[in-house]
Amino acid sequence: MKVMTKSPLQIARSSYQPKLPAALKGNVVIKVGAATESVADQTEIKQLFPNTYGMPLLTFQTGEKKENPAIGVGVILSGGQAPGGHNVICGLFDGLKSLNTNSKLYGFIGGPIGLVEHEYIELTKEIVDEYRNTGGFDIIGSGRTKLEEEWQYEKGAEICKKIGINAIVVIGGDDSNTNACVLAEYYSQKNNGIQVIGCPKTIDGDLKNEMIETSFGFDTACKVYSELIGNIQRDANSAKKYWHFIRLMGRSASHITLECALQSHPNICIVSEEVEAKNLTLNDVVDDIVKIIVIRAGHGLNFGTILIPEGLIEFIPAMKKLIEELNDLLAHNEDFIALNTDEEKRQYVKGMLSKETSDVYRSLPKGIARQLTLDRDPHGNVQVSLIETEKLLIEMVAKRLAQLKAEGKYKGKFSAINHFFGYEGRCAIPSNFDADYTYSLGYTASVLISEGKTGYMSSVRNLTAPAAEWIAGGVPITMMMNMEKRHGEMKPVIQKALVLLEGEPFKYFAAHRENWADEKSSYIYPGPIQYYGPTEVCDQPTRTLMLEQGI
Ligand code: FBP
Repeated sequence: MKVMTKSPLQIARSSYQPKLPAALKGNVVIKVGAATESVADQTEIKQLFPNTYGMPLLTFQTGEKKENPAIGVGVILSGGQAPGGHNVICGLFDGLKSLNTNSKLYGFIGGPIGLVEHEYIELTKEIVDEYRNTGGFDIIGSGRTKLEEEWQYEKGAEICKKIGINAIVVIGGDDSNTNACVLAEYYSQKNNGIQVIGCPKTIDGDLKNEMIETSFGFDTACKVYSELIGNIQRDANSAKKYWHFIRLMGRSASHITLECALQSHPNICIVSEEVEAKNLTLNDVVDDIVKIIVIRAGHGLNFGTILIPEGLIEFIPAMKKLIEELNDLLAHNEDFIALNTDEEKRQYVKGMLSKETSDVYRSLPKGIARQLTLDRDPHGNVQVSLIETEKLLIEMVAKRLAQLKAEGKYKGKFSAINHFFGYEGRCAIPSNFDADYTYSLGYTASVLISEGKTGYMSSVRNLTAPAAEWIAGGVPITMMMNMEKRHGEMKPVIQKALVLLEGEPFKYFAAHRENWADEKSSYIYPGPIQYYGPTEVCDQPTRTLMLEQGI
Protein backbone atom coordinates (compact mmCIF):
# COMPACT_ATOMS: atom_id res chain seq x y z
CA MET A 1 0.00 0.00 0.00
CA LYS A 2 1.20 3.51 -0.84
CA VAL A 3 2.51 5.47 2.14
CA MET A 4 -0.02 8.13 3.05
CA THR A 5 1.42 11.58 3.78
CA LYS A 6 -1.85 13.51 3.76
CA SER A 7 -5.43 12.59 4.62
CA PRO A 8 -7.96 12.53 1.77
CA LEU A 9 -9.57 15.65 3.27
CA GLN A 10 -6.22 17.47 3.37
CA ILE A 11 -5.72 16.69 -0.29
CA ALA A 12 -9.22 17.77 -1.24
CA ARG A 13 -9.00 21.00 0.76
CA SER A 14 -5.75 22.06 -0.88
CA SER A 15 -7.65 22.76 -4.07
CA TYR A 16 -10.63 24.52 -2.46
CA GLN A 17 -10.91 28.04 -3.90
CA PRO A 18 -12.15 30.40 -1.18
CA LYS A 19 -14.96 32.74 -2.13
CA LEU A 20 -14.27 36.48 -2.29
CA PRO A 21 -16.55 39.52 -2.05
CA ALA A 22 -17.43 40.77 -5.54
CA ALA A 23 -15.55 44.06 -4.98
CA LEU A 24 -12.27 42.18 -4.56
CA LYS A 25 -12.57 40.18 -7.73
CA GLY A 26 -11.65 42.97 -10.13
CA ASN A 27 -9.82 46.27 -9.82
CA VAL A 28 -10.57 47.94 -6.54
CA VAL A 29 -11.14 51.61 -5.72
CA ILE A 30 -11.60 52.97 -2.24
CA LYS A 31 -14.66 54.84 -1.08
CA VAL A 32 -13.72 57.12 1.80
CA GLY A 33 -16.33 57.29 4.55
CA ALA A 34 -16.86 59.37 7.64
CA ALA A 35 -14.10 60.34 10.08
CA THR A 36 -14.01 58.20 13.22
CA GLU A 37 -13.40 58.58 16.93
CA SER A 38 -12.45 56.06 19.60
CA VAL A 39 -15.18 54.17 21.46
CA ALA A 40 -14.21 55.88 24.72
CA ASP A 41 -11.55 58.10 26.29
CA GLN A 42 -11.32 60.20 23.09
CA THR A 43 -9.06 62.90 24.54
CA GLU A 44 -6.43 60.45 25.84
CA ILE A 45 -6.47 58.24 22.73
CA LYS A 46 -6.21 61.25 20.40
CA GLN A 47 -3.25 62.52 22.38
CA LEU A 48 -1.50 59.13 22.26
CA PHE A 49 -2.18 58.57 18.55
CA PRO A 50 -1.91 62.02 16.92
CA ASN A 51 -1.13 60.57 13.47
CA THR A 52 -3.57 57.67 13.30
CA TYR A 53 -6.54 59.02 15.27
CA GLY A 54 -9.77 59.99 13.56
CA MET A 55 -9.02 58.47 10.14
CA PRO A 56 -12.06 57.70 7.95
CA LEU A 57 -13.76 54.36 7.37
CA LEU A 58 -12.93 52.80 4.00
CA THR A 59 -14.95 50.51 1.75
CA PHE A 60 -13.93 48.89 -1.52
CA GLN A 61 -15.71 49.08 -4.84
CA THR A 62 -14.82 47.83 -8.30
CA GLY A 63 -13.12 50.45 -10.43
CA GLU A 64 -10.53 51.31 -13.06
CA LYS A 65 -7.35 49.28 -13.49
CA LYS A 66 -4.21 51.06 -12.35
CA GLU A 67 -0.49 50.39 -12.12
CA ASN A 68 0.79 49.22 -8.74
CA PRO A 69 4.49 49.25 -7.90
CA ALA A 70 6.12 46.05 -6.58
CA ILE A 71 6.28 46.10 -2.79
CA GLY A 72 7.56 44.01 0.11
CA VAL A 73 5.23 42.96 2.93
CA GLY A 74 6.00 41.19 6.21
CA VAL A 75 3.36 39.15 8.01
CA ILE A 76 3.16 38.18 11.69
CA LEU A 77 0.88 35.63 13.33
CA SER A 78 0.31 36.75 16.90
CA GLY A 79 -1.25 35.14 19.97
CA GLY A 80 -3.29 31.95 20.17
CA GLN A 81 -3.93 29.86 17.08
CA ALA A 82 -7.27 30.26 15.29
CA PRO A 83 -8.54 28.30 12.28
CA GLY A 84 -7.96 30.24 9.07
CA GLY A 85 -4.67 32.00 9.88
CA HIS A 86 -3.01 30.29 6.95
CA ASN A 87 -5.72 31.49 4.63
CA VAL A 88 -5.18 35.11 5.68
CA ILE A 89 -1.61 34.64 4.48
CA CYS A 90 -2.81 32.94 1.26
CA GLY A 91 -5.26 35.78 0.57
CA LEU A 92 -2.58 38.36 1.29
CA PHE A 93 -0.13 36.56 -0.98
CA ASP A 94 -2.63 36.20 -3.85
CA GLY A 95 -3.80 39.80 -3.42
CA LEU A 96 -0.26 41.18 -3.53
CA LYS A 97 0.63 39.09 -6.57
CA SER A 98 -2.53 40.13 -8.39
CA LEU A 99 -1.54 43.78 -7.87
CA ASN A 100 2.04 43.23 -8.98
CA THR A 101 3.62 39.82 -9.60
CA ASN A 102 6.99 41.12 -8.40
CA SER A 103 5.75 41.97 -4.92
CA LYS A 104 7.19 39.84 -2.14
CA LEU A 105 5.77 38.44 1.07
CA TYR A 106 7.93 37.63 4.09
CA GLY A 107 6.81 35.80 7.21
CA PHE A 108 8.29 36.69 10.60
CA ILE A 109 8.97 33.55 12.58
CA GLY A 110 7.41 32.81 15.98
CA GLY A 111 5.20 35.88 16.28
CA PRO A 112 6.18 39.52 16.94
CA ILE A 113 9.57 38.40 18.29
CA GLY A 114 10.52 37.45 14.72
CA LEU A 115 10.32 41.11 13.71
CA VAL A 116 12.55 42.18 16.59
CA GLU A 117 15.06 39.37 16.23
CA HIS A 118 15.07 39.47 12.42
CA GLU A 119 13.90 35.88 12.02
CA TYR A 120 11.98 35.59 8.76
CA ILE A 121 11.47 33.59 5.58
CA GLU A 122 10.27 34.60 2.17
CA LEU A 123 6.87 33.05 1.58
CA THR A 124 7.01 31.71 -1.95
CA LYS A 125 4.19 30.19 -3.98
CA GLU A 126 5.46 26.68 -3.18
CA ILE A 127 5.31 27.34 0.55
CA VAL A 128 1.97 29.15 0.50
CA ASP A 129 0.34 26.47 -1.67
CA GLU A 130 1.17 23.82 0.95
CA TYR A 131 -0.93 25.64 3.54
CA ARG A 132 -4.06 26.61 1.62
CA ASN A 133 -7.24 26.00 3.66
CA THR A 134 -5.34 24.27 6.47
CA GLY A 135 -5.67 24.85 10.21
CA GLY A 136 -2.83 25.91 12.48
CA PHE A 137 -0.24 28.65 12.43
CA ASP A 138 2.71 26.40 11.67
CA ILE A 139 3.59 28.06 8.38
CA ILE A 140 5.61 30.63 10.37
CA GLY A 141 4.56 29.99 13.99
CA SER A 142 3.04 32.42 16.47
CA GLY A 143 3.96 34.03 19.78
CA ARG A 144 2.74 36.43 22.45
CA THR A 145 5.66 38.85 22.72
CA LYS A 146 4.32 42.32 23.37
CA LEU A 147 5.81 45.06 21.21
CA GLU A 148 5.88 48.04 23.51
CA GLU A 149 9.34 49.51 23.58
CA GLU A 150 11.00 51.87 21.16
CA TRP A 151 14.05 49.70 20.68
CA GLN A 152 11.74 46.88 19.48
CA TYR A 153 10.07 49.20 16.95
CA GLU A 154 13.49 50.36 15.78
CA LYS A 155 14.75 46.78 15.35
CA GLY A 156 11.62 46.12 13.30
CA ALA A 157 12.22 49.17 11.12
CA GLU A 158 15.83 48.09 10.63
CA ILE A 159 14.90 44.71 9.12
CA CYS A 160 12.13 46.25 7.02
CA LYS A 161 14.60 48.70 5.53
CA LYS A 162 17.18 45.97 4.97
CA ILE A 163 14.95 43.59 2.99
CA GLY A 164 12.63 46.14 1.43
CA ILE A 165 9.47 45.71 3.48
CA ASN A 166 6.96 48.55 3.03
CA ALA A 167 4.23 47.17 5.23
CA ILE A 168 3.68 44.79 8.14
CA VAL A 169 0.46 42.80 8.59
CA VAL A 170 -0.30 41.71 12.16
CA ILE A 171 -2.79 38.87 12.40
CA GLY A 172 -3.96 38.86 16.00
CA GLY A 173 -6.54 39.46 18.72
CA ASP A 174 -7.31 42.63 20.65
CA ASP A 175 -3.92 42.82 22.37
CA SER A 176 -1.94 42.08 19.19
CA ASN A 177 -3.92 44.62 17.19
CA THR A 178 -3.30 47.13 19.97
CA ASN A 179 0.40 46.41 19.33
CA ALA A 180 -0.19 46.93 15.62
CA CYS A 181 -1.80 50.30 16.27
CA VAL A 182 1.02 51.47 18.51
CA LEU A 183 3.54 50.37 15.88
CA ALA A 184 1.61 52.13 13.10
CA GLU A 185 1.58 55.34 15.12
CA TYR A 186 5.28 55.12 15.91
CA TYR A 187 6.26 54.52 12.27
CA SER A 188 3.97 57.37 11.16
CA GLN A 189 5.62 59.71 13.64
CA LYS A 190 9.02 58.66 12.34
CA ASN A 191 7.75 59.05 8.81
CA ASN A 192 9.79 55.98 7.82
CA GLY A 193 7.31 54.76 5.19
CA ILE A 194 6.42 51.49 6.94
CA GLN A 195 2.69 50.83 7.05
CA VAL A 196 1.00 48.53 9.58
CA ILE A 197 -2.29 46.72 8.97
CA GLY A 198 -4.16 44.43 11.42
CA CYS A 199 -6.40 41.41 10.87
CA PRO A 200 -9.04 40.34 13.45
CA LYS A 201 -8.16 36.92 14.80
CA THR A 202 -9.27 35.01 17.89
CA ILE A 203 -11.42 32.00 18.55
CA ASP A 204 -12.71 33.92 21.60
CA GLY A 205 -14.95 36.07 19.38
CA ASP A 206 -14.35 39.12 21.56
CA LEU A 207 -12.71 41.27 18.92
CA LYS A 208 -15.84 42.57 17.28
CA ASN A 209 -17.76 45.80 16.84
CA GLU A 210 -19.90 47.56 14.29
CA MET A 211 -17.24 47.21 11.58
CA ILE A 212 -15.76 43.86 12.61
CA GLU A 213 -18.73 41.50 12.76
CA THR A 214 -16.70 38.58 14.04
CA SER A 215 -13.10 37.56 14.53
CA PHE A 216 -11.93 34.66 12.42
CA GLY A 217 -11.59 31.19 13.94
CA PHE A 218 -14.64 31.61 16.20
CA ASP A 219 -16.86 29.86 13.66
CA THR A 220 -14.70 26.75 13.26
CA ALA A 221 -13.70 26.43 16.91
CA CYS A 222 -17.32 26.66 18.08
CA LYS A 223 -18.40 24.10 15.52
CA VAL A 224 -15.71 21.67 16.70
CA TYR A 225 -16.63 22.11 20.37
CA SER A 226 -20.35 21.87 19.60
CA GLU A 227 -19.79 18.59 17.80
CA LEU A 228 -17.98 17.23 20.87
CA ILE A 229 -20.68 18.54 23.23
CA GLY A 230 -23.35 16.94 21.04
CA ASN A 231 -21.49 13.62 21.17
CA ILE A 232 -21.21 13.84 24.95
CA GLN A 233 -24.93 14.61 25.20
CA ARG A 234 -25.75 11.49 23.17
CA ASP A 235 -23.56 9.51 25.52
CA ALA A 236 -25.12 11.10 28.59
CA ASN A 237 -28.60 10.41 27.24
CA SER A 238 -27.63 6.80 26.50
CA ALA A 239 -25.75 5.87 29.68
CA LYS A 240 -27.84 8.16 31.90
CA LYS A 241 -25.29 8.18 34.71
CA TYR A 242 -22.93 11.16 34.46
CA TRP A 243 -23.07 14.91 34.78
CA HIS A 244 -20.52 16.36 32.35
CA PHE A 245 -18.92 19.64 33.43
CA ILE A 246 -17.48 21.13 30.25
CA ARG A 247 -15.23 24.18 30.42
CA LEU A 248 -14.81 26.00 27.13
CA MET A 249 -11.99 28.28 26.04
CA GLY A 250 -12.46 32.00 25.77
CA ARG A 251 -10.16 33.89 28.07
CA SER A 252 -12.63 36.55 29.04
CA ALA A 253 -15.92 36.82 27.19
CA SER A 254 -18.41 33.91 27.10
CA HIS A 255 -19.09 34.07 23.34
CA ILE A 256 -17.76 30.55 22.70
CA THR A 257 -19.79 29.04 25.54
CA LEU A 258 -22.96 30.86 24.48
CA GLU A 259 -22.53 29.90 20.82
CA CYS A 260 -21.97 26.25 21.78
CA ALA A 261 -25.10 26.37 23.92
CA LEU A 262 -27.07 27.77 20.97
CA GLN A 263 -25.73 24.96 18.80
CA SER A 264 -26.22 22.07 21.26
CA HIS A 265 -28.85 23.00 23.92
CA PRO A 266 -27.12 21.78 27.10
CA ASN A 267 -29.01 21.44 30.40
CA ILE A 268 -27.06 24.27 32.01
CA CYS A 269 -24.87 27.00 30.56
CA ILE A 270 -23.17 29.67 32.64
CA VAL A 271 -22.59 33.04 31.03
CA SER A 272 -19.93 35.02 32.90
CA GLU A 273 -21.35 38.39 31.90
CA GLU A 274 -24.70 37.47 33.51
CA VAL A 275 -22.93 36.28 36.66
CA GLU A 276 -21.23 39.65 36.90
CA ALA A 277 -24.36 41.64 36.14
CA LYS A 278 -26.30 39.80 38.84
CA ASN A 279 -23.38 40.22 41.25
CA LEU A 280 -23.39 36.47 41.96
CA THR A 281 -20.94 34.80 44.29
CA LEU A 282 -19.34 31.44 43.57
CA ASN A 283 -21.83 29.91 46.02
CA ASP A 284 -24.74 31.45 44.09
CA VAL A 285 -23.43 29.88 40.87
CA VAL A 286 -23.16 26.52 42.65
CA ASP A 287 -26.69 26.86 44.06
CA ASP A 288 -28.09 27.54 40.59
CA ILE A 289 -26.42 24.40 39.23
CA VAL A 290 -27.56 22.33 42.21
CA LYS A 291 -31.17 23.47 41.78
CA ILE A 292 -31.30 22.00 38.27
CA ILE A 293 -29.49 18.80 39.26
CA VAL A 294 -32.04 18.27 42.04
CA ILE A 295 -35.01 18.89 39.73
CA ARG A 296 -33.67 16.47 37.15
CA ALA A 297 -32.93 13.89 39.84
CA GLY A 298 -36.55 14.21 40.92
CA HIS A 299 -37.48 13.04 37.42
CA GLY A 300 -35.01 10.17 37.61
CA LEU A 301 -32.50 11.97 35.40
CA ASN A 302 -29.15 11.77 37.13
CA PHE A 303 -27.21 13.05 34.16
CA GLY A 304 -26.73 16.17 32.12
CA THR A 305 -24.36 18.68 30.60
CA ILE A 306 -23.09 21.98 31.98
CA LEU A 307 -21.13 24.48 29.91
CA ILE A 308 -18.72 26.70 31.81
CA PRO A 309 -16.86 29.62 30.23
CA GLU A 310 -13.12 29.64 30.83
CA GLY A 311 -13.24 33.25 32.04
CA LEU A 312 -15.97 32.69 34.67
CA ILE A 313 -13.69 33.16 37.64
CA GLU A 314 -12.78 36.71 36.56
CA PHE A 315 -16.44 37.73 36.34
CA ILE A 316 -17.43 36.79 39.86
CA PRO A 317 -17.15 40.24 41.45
CA ALA A 318 -15.28 39.09 44.58
CA MET A 319 -12.88 36.98 42.46
CA LYS A 320 -12.42 39.83 39.99
CA LYS A 321 -11.33 42.10 42.80
CA LEU A 322 -8.93 39.43 44.04
CA ILE A 323 -7.45 38.96 40.55
CA GLU A 324 -7.07 42.73 40.07
CA GLU A 325 -5.22 43.01 43.36
CA LEU A 326 -3.07 40.01 42.46
CA ASN A 327 -2.28 41.55 39.06
CA ASP A 328 -1.07 44.75 40.70
CA LEU A 329 0.75 42.91 43.44
CA LEU A 330 2.54 40.44 41.20
CA ALA A 331 3.47 42.81 38.32
CA HIS A 332 7.28 42.91 38.23
CA ASN A 333 7.39 41.69 41.86
CA GLU A 334 10.94 40.44 42.41
CA ASP A 335 10.25 39.51 46.07
CA PHE A 336 7.48 37.13 45.00
CA ILE A 337 9.56 35.65 42.17
CA ALA A 338 12.41 34.96 44.62
CA LEU A 339 10.22 32.78 46.85
CA ASN A 340 10.78 29.06 46.40
CA THR A 341 7.85 27.05 47.67
CA ASP A 342 4.10 27.27 47.05
CA GLU A 343 3.53 27.67 50.78
CA GLU A 344 5.92 30.64 50.99
CA LYS A 345 4.16 32.25 48.05
CA ARG A 346 0.76 31.63 49.63
CA GLN A 347 1.80 33.20 52.92
CA TYR A 348 3.34 36.20 51.10
CA VAL A 349 0.20 36.79 49.05
CA LYS A 350 -2.11 36.43 52.07
CA GLY A 351 -0.08 39.02 53.93
CA MET A 352 -0.12 41.57 51.12
CA LEU A 353 -3.78 41.47 50.08
CA SER A 354 -6.47 43.70 51.57
CA LYS A 355 -8.58 42.07 54.30
CA GLU A 356 -11.58 41.52 51.99
CA THR A 357 -9.68 39.88 49.13
CA SER A 358 -7.42 37.95 51.48
CA ASP A 359 -10.56 36.30 52.89
CA VAL A 360 -11.67 35.32 49.38
CA TYR A 361 -8.18 34.00 48.61
CA ARG A 362 -8.19 31.90 51.79
CA SER A 363 -11.66 30.49 51.04
CA LEU A 364 -10.48 28.93 47.76
CA PRO A 365 -9.13 25.39 47.51
CA LYS A 366 -5.33 25.71 47.65
CA GLY A 367 -4.85 24.40 44.12
CA ILE A 368 -7.13 27.05 42.60
CA ALA A 369 -5.59 29.82 44.74
CA ARG A 370 -2.14 28.78 43.50
CA GLN A 371 -3.34 28.79 39.89
CA LEU A 372 -4.38 32.43 40.32
CA THR A 373 -0.83 33.45 41.15
CA LEU A 374 0.84 31.70 38.20
CA ASP A 375 2.72 33.83 35.65
CA ARG A 376 0.64 36.36 33.70
CA ASP A 377 0.89 36.35 29.92
CA PRO A 378 3.00 39.13 28.36
CA HIS A 379 -0.10 41.35 28.19
CA GLY A 380 -0.69 41.07 31.96
CA ASN A 381 -3.66 38.67 31.71
CA VAL A 382 -4.21 35.79 34.13
CA GLN A 383 -3.80 32.59 32.15
CA VAL A 384 -7.35 31.42 32.75
CA SER A 385 -6.87 28.35 30.57
CA LEU A 386 -4.75 26.99 33.45
CA ILE A 387 -7.48 27.47 36.08
CA GLU A 388 -9.60 24.35 36.39
CA THR A 389 -12.95 25.95 37.19
CA GLU A 390 -14.85 22.84 36.13
CA LYS A 391 -13.13 20.82 38.85
CA LEU A 392 -13.74 23.55 41.40
CA LEU A 393 -17.44 23.54 40.55
CA ILE A 394 -17.70 19.74 40.68
CA GLU A 395 -16.15 19.79 44.15
CA MET A 396 -18.48 22.51 45.42
CA VAL A 397 -21.61 21.01 43.80
CA ALA A 398 -20.84 17.55 45.24
CA LYS A 399 -20.45 19.06 48.72
CA ARG A 400 -23.74 20.94 48.49
CA LEU A 401 -25.61 17.87 47.18
CA ALA A 402 -24.22 15.79 50.05
CA GLN A 403 -25.61 18.37 52.49
CA LEU A 404 -29.00 18.27 50.79
CA LYS A 405 -28.97 14.48 50.85
CA ALA A 406 -28.25 14.52 54.58
CA GLU A 407 -31.22 16.87 55.02
CA GLY A 408 -33.40 14.51 52.97
CA LYS A 409 -33.87 17.09 50.19
CA TYR A 410 -32.05 15.19 47.44
CA LYS A 411 -32.26 11.52 46.62
CA GLY A 412 -30.35 11.33 43.36
CA LYS A 413 -26.91 10.04 42.44
CA PHE A 414 -24.20 12.47 41.43
CA SER A 415 -21.27 11.29 39.33
CA ALA A 416 -19.39 13.98 37.45
CA ILE A 417 -16.87 13.99 34.62
CA ASN A 418 -14.83 17.07 33.75
CA HIS A 419 -13.78 18.22 30.29
CA PHE A 420 -11.91 21.20 28.93
CA PHE A 421 -12.31 22.00 25.24
CA GLY A 422 -9.92 24.55 23.83
CA TYR A 423 -6.91 23.18 22.04
CA GLU A 424 -9.15 20.65 20.23
CA GLY A 425 -10.61 23.46 18.12
CA ARG A 426 -7.92 26.09 17.75
CA CYS A 427 -6.18 24.44 14.81
CA ALA A 428 -9.04 22.62 13.14
CA ILE A 429 -9.31 22.72 9.36
CA PRO A 430 -11.21 25.99 8.82
CA SER A 431 -14.91 25.71 8.01
CA ASN A 432 -15.97 27.05 4.63
CA PHE A 433 -17.02 30.24 6.40
CA ASP A 434 -13.64 30.74 8.04
CA ALA A 435 -11.74 29.66 4.90
CA ASP A 436 -13.60 32.27 2.83
CA TYR A 437 -13.60 34.98 5.50
CA THR A 438 -9.88 34.71 6.26
CA TYR A 439 -8.90 34.62 2.61
CA SER A 440 -10.98 37.78 2.09
CA LEU A 441 -9.37 39.47 5.12
CA GLY A 442 -5.89 38.75 3.75
CA TYR A 443 -6.86 39.96 0.28
CA THR A 444 -8.35 43.11 1.82
CA ALA A 445 -5.08 43.76 3.67
CA SER A 446 -3.19 43.66 0.36
CA VAL A 447 -5.47 46.37 -1.06
CA LEU A 448 -5.16 48.58 2.04
CA ILE A 449 -1.38 48.33 1.72
CA SER A 450 -1.36 49.10 -1.99
CA GLU A 451 -3.47 52.19 -1.22
CA GLY A 452 -0.83 53.39 1.26
CA LYS A 453 -2.99 52.96 4.37
CA THR A 454 -1.63 52.41 7.87
CA GLY A 455 -3.20 51.91 11.31
CA TYR A 456 -6.19 50.16 9.71
CA MET A 457 -7.70 46.76 10.35
CA SER A 458 -9.02 44.66 7.48
CA SER A 459 -12.77 44.63 7.66
CA VAL A 460 -15.13 42.27 5.84
CA ARG A 461 -18.81 42.72 6.69
CA ASN A 462 -22.34 41.59 5.80
CA LEU A 463 -21.20 38.09 6.69
CA THR A 464 -24.58 36.36 6.82
CA ALA A 465 -25.08 37.11 3.11
CA PRO A 466 -23.39 35.00 0.40
CA ALA A 467 -19.66 35.80 0.16
CA ALA A 468 -20.07 37.68 -3.12
CA GLU A 469 -22.14 40.27 -1.21
CA TRP A 470 -19.65 40.75 1.61
CA ILE A 471 -18.43 44.33 2.06
CA ALA A 472 -14.65 44.72 2.28
CA GLY A 473 -12.69 47.73 3.50
CA GLY A 474 -10.70 49.13 6.39
CA VAL A 475 -11.46 50.43 9.86
CA PRO A 476 -9.02 52.63 11.83
CA ILE A 477 -7.77 50.64 14.82
CA THR A 478 -7.88 53.74 17.03
CA MET A 479 -11.66 53.68 16.59
CA MET A 480 -11.83 50.52 18.74
CA MET A 481 -9.65 51.78 21.58
CA ASN A 482 -10.16 52.85 25.17
CA MET A 483 -7.99 53.18 28.27
CA GLU A 484 -7.64 50.17 30.61
CA LYS A 485 -5.44 49.19 33.53
CA ARG A 486 -2.68 46.74 32.56
CA HIS A 487 0.22 45.66 34.78
CA GLY A 488 -0.98 48.32 37.21
CA GLU A 489 -0.89 51.19 34.63
CA MET A 490 -3.52 52.85 32.40
CA LYS A 491 -2.86 51.86 28.75
CA PRO A 492 -4.64 52.37 25.43
CA VAL A 493 -6.11 49.03 24.33
CA ILE A 494 -8.78 47.74 21.97
CA GLN A 495 -12.01 47.38 23.88
CA LYS A 496 -13.03 43.75 24.35
CA ALA A 497 -16.53 42.86 23.16
CA LEU A 498 -18.27 40.95 25.93
CA VAL A 499 -21.58 39.08 25.62
CA LEU A 500 -24.34 41.69 25.69
CA LEU A 501 -27.19 40.63 27.94
CA GLU A 502 -29.53 42.76 25.86
CA GLY A 503 -28.17 41.25 22.65
CA GLU A 504 -30.21 38.77 20.61
CA PRO A 505 -27.95 35.69 21.14
CA PHE A 506 -28.22 35.94 24.92
CA LYS A 507 -31.92 36.80 24.80
CA TYR A 508 -32.59 33.70 22.69
CA PHE A 509 -30.64 31.57 25.14
CA ALA A 510 -32.38 33.09 28.17
CA ALA A 511 -35.78 32.43 26.61
CA HIS A 512 -35.02 28.74 26.04
CA ARG A 513 -32.73 27.64 28.86
CA GLU A 514 -35.54 26.53 31.16
CA ASN A 515 -36.73 24.05 28.53
CA TRP A 516 -33.20 22.81 27.95
CA ALA A 517 -32.75 22.20 31.69
CA ASP A 518 -35.99 20.30 32.06
CA GLU A 519 -36.76 16.60 31.87
CA LYS A 520 -37.61 16.42 28.16
CA SER A 521 -34.39 16.10 26.24
CA SER A 522 -33.80 19.11 24.03
CA TYR A 523 -30.27 18.15 23.12
CA ILE A 524 -29.10 18.97 19.59
CA TYR A 525 -26.36 16.99 17.89
CA PRO A 526 -24.52 19.26 15.43
CA GLY A 527 -22.15 16.58 14.11
CA PRO A 528 -18.78 17.32 12.48
CA ILE A 529 -18.06 20.31 10.25
CA GLN A 530 -19.02 19.54 6.67
CA TYR A 531 -16.85 20.94 3.91
CA TYR A 532 -18.65 19.48 0.88
CA GLY A 533 -22.38 19.27 0.36
CA PRO A 534 -25.46 21.48 0.43
CA THR A 535 -24.83 25.09 1.34
CA GLU A 536 -27.31 25.01 4.27
CA VAL A 537 -25.12 22.31 5.85
CA CYS A 538 -21.66 23.60 4.84
CA ASP A 539 -21.73 27.39 4.66
CA GLN A 540 -23.78 28.45 7.68
CA PRO A 541 -22.23 31.13 9.89
CA THR A 542 -22.55 30.91 13.68
CA ARG A 543 -25.91 31.19 15.43
CA THR A 544 -24.48 34.23 17.22
CA LEU A 545 -23.89 36.06 13.96
CA MET A 546 -27.28 35.08 12.59
CA LEU A 547 -29.16 36.19 15.71
CA GLU A 548 -27.15 39.43 15.86
CA GLN A 549 -28.16 40.15 12.28
CA GLY A 550 -31.80 39.26 12.84
CA ILE A 551 -31.77 35.98 10.89
P1 FBP B 1 -5.96 34.90 21.52
O1 FBP B 1 -6.77 35.89 22.29
O2 FBP B 1 -4.53 35.24 21.41
O3 FBP B 1 -6.58 34.60 20.19
O4 FBP B 1 -6.00 33.52 22.31
C1 FBP B 1 -7.16 32.92 22.67
C2 FBP B 1 -6.97 31.72 23.56
O5 FBP B 1 -7.21 30.53 22.85
C3 FBP B 1 -7.87 31.81 24.79
O6 FBP B 1 -9.13 31.28 24.51
C4 FBP B 1 -7.09 31.06 25.82
O7 FBP B 1 -7.37 31.50 27.12
C5 FBP B 1 -5.68 31.38 25.47
O8 FBP B 1 -5.66 31.65 24.09
C6 FBP B 1 -4.73 30.27 25.80
O9 FBP B 1 -3.49 30.62 25.31
P2 FBP B 1 -2.17 29.78 25.56
O10 FBP B 1 -2.37 28.47 24.88
O11 FBP B 1 -1.10 30.61 24.97
O12 FBP B 1 -2.07 29.63 27.03
